[in-house]
Amino acid sequence: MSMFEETPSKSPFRSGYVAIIGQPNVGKSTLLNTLLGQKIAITTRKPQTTRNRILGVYTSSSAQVVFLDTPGIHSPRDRLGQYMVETALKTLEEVDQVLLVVEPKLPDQAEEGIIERLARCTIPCILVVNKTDRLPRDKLLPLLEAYMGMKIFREVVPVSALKGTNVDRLVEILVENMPEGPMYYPEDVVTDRMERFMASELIREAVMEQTGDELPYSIAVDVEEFSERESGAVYIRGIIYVERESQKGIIIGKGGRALKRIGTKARLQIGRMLAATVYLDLRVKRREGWRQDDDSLRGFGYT
Ligand SMILES: Nc1nc2c(ncn2[C@@H]2O[C@H](COP(=O)(O)OP(=O)(O)OP(=O)(O)O)[C@@H](O)[C@H]2O)c(=O)[nH]1
Ligand SMILES: [Mg+2]
Repeated sequence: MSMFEETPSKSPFRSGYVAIIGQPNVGKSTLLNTLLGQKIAITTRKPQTTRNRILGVYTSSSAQVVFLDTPGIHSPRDRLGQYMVETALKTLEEVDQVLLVVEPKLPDQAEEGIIERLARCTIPCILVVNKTDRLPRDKLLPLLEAYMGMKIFREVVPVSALKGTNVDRLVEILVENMPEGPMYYPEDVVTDRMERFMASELIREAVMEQTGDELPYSIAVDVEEFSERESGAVYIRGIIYVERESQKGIIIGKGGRALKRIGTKARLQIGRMLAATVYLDLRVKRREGWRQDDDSLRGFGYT
């Protein structure tokens, strides 16, 4: 018998699923990226950036936490919005813990609706007060106390997802509250999303960043071709769909300059993700009313 066989004092491996939910633009996807130390979800300063559930895996020697980033909960105005909100709410049924992410202020009416919903379900819920880098210090403690006073949240954790402040503490708390469990994913897996999906998201992020406030919601991106060349370079053909002819003009810009900027930004981001040289061919097409059309929604992966 080897002397290394027994290690009775070793603490058990813990694991579980955690939903990240909240209103649009509170910093859920930024938090996911910071938790993982890697960009897997796109983030912009515009609300309703995330449209699908994004899975991200955090693995240490003693625990694995599977995070599910979700679209912001809002009052939907079209089929796409309905799909997004359903996606967020359904995620609550499949997890061991919930992170409700909020701006560093008291809840508004819509947020109170989300909190009431959480109060009714039995899953442990942790409140994350994000963007604390924007809050004067003396305002923080009363805010945390107000949220604790609701007696709904197991913990109230202030963080700055952008700066990374206190995010380690948040992971500690999550792991402490996890049940004993297996490794759900191999330790080197960070997401279940394919590179093709990530490429289409990085293109959408570049479009959202380069265009004005109304346009982002009319855009969908489809990667028609994603192929590796013998040289190791990757060729990607992406189609940016818009709803109206005028929007096509905005995206392409004078002499194609706007589209060129979008392409450069997206190509650099995708290249970084793949660690490869990327040839990106972007085209813009019009598909009227796609946000209300089930076939189109399915085609773009919003099902
Ligand atoms: N100052 C500050 N800004 C932040 C912080 N976290 C996120 N942001 C910014 O808030 C904006 C929204 O961030 P996202 O991560 O896209 O927000 P989200 O909750 O995923 O948004 P949706 O996907 O639209 O629901 C971006 O401009 C972020 O840079 C933070 O801790 N501090
Ligand atoms: Mg998001």
